[in-house]
Amino acid sequence: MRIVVLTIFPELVAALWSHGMVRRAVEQRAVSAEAVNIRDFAPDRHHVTDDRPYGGGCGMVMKPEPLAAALRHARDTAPGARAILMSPQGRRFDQAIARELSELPGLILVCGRYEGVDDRLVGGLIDEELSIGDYVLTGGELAAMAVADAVTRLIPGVLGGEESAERDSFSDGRLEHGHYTRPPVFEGEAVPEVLLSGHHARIERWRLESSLMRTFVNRPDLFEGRPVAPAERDIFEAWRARLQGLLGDEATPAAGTRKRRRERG
Ligand code: 4FV
Repeated sequence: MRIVVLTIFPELVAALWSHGMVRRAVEQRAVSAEAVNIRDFAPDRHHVTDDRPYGGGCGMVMKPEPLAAALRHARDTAPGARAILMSPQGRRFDQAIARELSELPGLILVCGRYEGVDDRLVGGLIDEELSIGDYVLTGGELAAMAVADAVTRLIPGVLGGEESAERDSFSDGRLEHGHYTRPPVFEGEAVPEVLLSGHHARIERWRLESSLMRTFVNRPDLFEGRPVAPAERDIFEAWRARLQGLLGDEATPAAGTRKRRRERG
C-alpha cells in the first residue's frame, strides 16, 4: 500500500514511520509512505497556503490552488488511491473503516490547518472526509497519523506472528480482554490464576468472559444490534443464573409483579 500525507508540517507526520511497527512495515516494503509539503505547490515566493475567508470572520482558510496541485501530484504517485480529508465533518473513523481502507492500493490523507480547506476541493479532488472524533484539532496531522497507523497494522504481514489483528478490540465487536505479564504478583495483586494454569480451554473462556464484562461495563453500546455468539450466550446465561441466585425469585419481571401484588394484598 502507498500512503501519501499532504501537510504543511511533513516532519511531524514523518515521525510516524520512523518508529515501531509502522517503521518496520516501511522497511519490509509492506507500505511506502511519504509526507508531501503543500507549501511546495504554492507558486509565490512565500509559499502562502492560506487566505482570509470569504464572508469575513476570524481565522484563515487553506487556499485551493496549492492543495489541488499537491493532490494531483500525489495521485500521480499513488494510482487508485482514495483521497481523504481529515475533518470533524467526516464519517467517524473506526476499526471497520480501518479494515476497509487497508484493502485499498493507496491512501492520500489531506491534513487541514486553520479553519479548514476551501470547500470546492471536497467531492472534487478529495473523495471523502473522515473524523477521528467530535473535537477540534489544530490540524489534521494527528488524525492522519492515527488513520495511517490503524490501517498499516492491518496490512497482511505487518503484524508479526506474536500479534494478530484477529484478536483486536472491535474485531469481533467487543473490547479486548485484560492482559497480564510477569511478575505473577505485583504490589500484592496476583495475576488471575487461570492464566497461569496452561489450561487453554479455561484460559479462552476466561478471556471471553473478561472481554464480555469489559464491554458490558464500558461499552454496552457495542452490543446493540450485534448477534450473540453461542459461546457468549453460555456466559450470559451463567451471569443470569448468578444474578437469579442473588435476587432469588424476584429476578424475573413476572415474579416481581407477583410479589408486589402480594405485598399490596
Ligand atoms: C479533525 C478531527 C480535526 C479542524 C480544523 C483541523 C481540524 C483544522 N480531523 N478528525 N476531529 N481537524 O479536528 O479529523 O483545520
